[in-house]
Amino acid sequence: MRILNLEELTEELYRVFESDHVNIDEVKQLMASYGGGPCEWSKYAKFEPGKYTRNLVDEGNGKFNLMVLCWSGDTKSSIHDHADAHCVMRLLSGELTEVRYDWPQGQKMRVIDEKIMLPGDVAYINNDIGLHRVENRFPEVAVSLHLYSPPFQSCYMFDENTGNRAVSKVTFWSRYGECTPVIESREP
Ligand code: 2CO
Ligand code: FE2
Repeated sequence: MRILNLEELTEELYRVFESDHVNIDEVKQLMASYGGGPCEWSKYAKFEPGKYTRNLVDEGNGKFNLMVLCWSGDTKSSIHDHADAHCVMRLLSGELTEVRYDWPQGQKMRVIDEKIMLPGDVAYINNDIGLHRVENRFPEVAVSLHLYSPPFQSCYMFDENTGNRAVSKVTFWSRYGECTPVIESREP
């Protein structure tokens, strides 16, 4: 199955999420099947120098959030968890590196895995697997499509050296292709 537009992807996701029990493998397959190009997702591709932005595509009837993340050159997320949610991530453009960490055990946090993601690659993580940080190590931009279920409004970010955590609010730079008011904090 090949899905060429976000509307079709969203419809298929609604179908999977109709059931009370989510088949996460089916979700991963759908995310992998999406083959839309930039003309398809560019309305969500809003970049901001020095940071990455979250751009909401669909609120999934309260069951999931689908969003496009836009990574300016040389940017990275904090080390963070995913608040008891499934996180499925699909690379659309550019190259990203996913660095996985163990939950903090004391001082310096331990890297348990590191993977380069190329366009088309899908990654999956949840809190049982561990924590991660996503990095764009290149000067060129990267774009990724993320699905979180259930949707969450905050997660924890972790200090690599101490393992100390702090709450991080999940905010959107844009929703449905429209920039959100500056008043709503846009810090990722
Ligand atoms: N979870 C991060 C965020 O929404 C992006 S890394 O991929 O899950 O900011
Ligand atoms: Fe993440």
